[in-house]
Amino acid sequence: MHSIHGRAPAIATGMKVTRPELQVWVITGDGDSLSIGGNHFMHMIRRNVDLKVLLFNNQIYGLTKGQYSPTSPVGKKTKSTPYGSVDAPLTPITTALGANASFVAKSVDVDIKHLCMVLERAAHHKGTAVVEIYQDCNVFNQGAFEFASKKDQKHDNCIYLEHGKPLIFGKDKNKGIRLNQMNQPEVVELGKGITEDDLLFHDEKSEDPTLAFMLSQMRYPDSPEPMGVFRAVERPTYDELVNNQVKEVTEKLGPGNLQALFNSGDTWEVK
Ligand SMILES: Cc1ncc(C[n+]2csc(CCOP(=O)(O)OP(=O)(O)O)c2C)c(N)n1
Ligand SMILES: [Mg+2]
Repeated sequence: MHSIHGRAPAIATGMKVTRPELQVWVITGDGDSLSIGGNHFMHMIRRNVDLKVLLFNNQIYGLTKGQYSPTSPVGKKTKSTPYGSVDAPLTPITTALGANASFVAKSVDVDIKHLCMVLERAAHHKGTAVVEIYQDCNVFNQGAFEFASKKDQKHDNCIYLEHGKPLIFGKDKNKGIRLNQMNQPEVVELGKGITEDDLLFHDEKSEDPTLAFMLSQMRYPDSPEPMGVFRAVERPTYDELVNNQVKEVTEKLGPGNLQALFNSGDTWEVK
């Protein structure tokens, strides 16, 4: 179903509530979800509507021919920022976590194996599953994600998250992330007295989103960038709660009568 720009979450919510047997996927962009649809995006997530969201982030408005978006980096020259963007960008995963997302993940369009794993995880999650997908816009923002897509670079630039495992990365799997004394993540080399036990372990199921939030702030080139499932926790879904409530109230009060409701309370006849 093709809906209006930025409003897919509202339409998808209605669809999931009225047709709970359907699995509903929302296909969206960085402009769609974080500019015009930022409000809808936030409320879909906090309600935990059982929707799977593919957020294709190319850090640009592609369809309208290359204007900057809320995820464009500072300094980005586009048609609407000819001297470079001065806006601080949003990080979609951080934004989703701020709205208490029950599932958030990140992958890259051309990393088929990793993306398929992430999509399968999203498909099985009950609740809003936000998947940010870095997507190269080969016309208006070419090469933005080479750091995470080029085979000879990605293992040194990205950390592939695995639940319950230490944060290890690098072609030779010889680097890791640990917390320093300021509780900030830092890159360390394994060996020379540093073992896996010194590293940060990933826990996607933690009720406390602090770790996921910190990981979401680790961005290339300032730091190696985590990929995969940041958070996967269970909480009640809006569609189930609302349908259960309707069932309960209907059992108590009987089926509603819309016409009777319209004619109840203060009504006027206009002559
Ligand atoms: C209500 C409305 N406002 C504005 C537009 C114009 N418009 C179409 S696509 C777009 C931005 C799309 O950006 P993004 O969601 O990042 O998708 P991309 O094209 O980059 O995949 C805008 C502003 C529109 N189609 N409808
Ligand atoms: Mg875009």
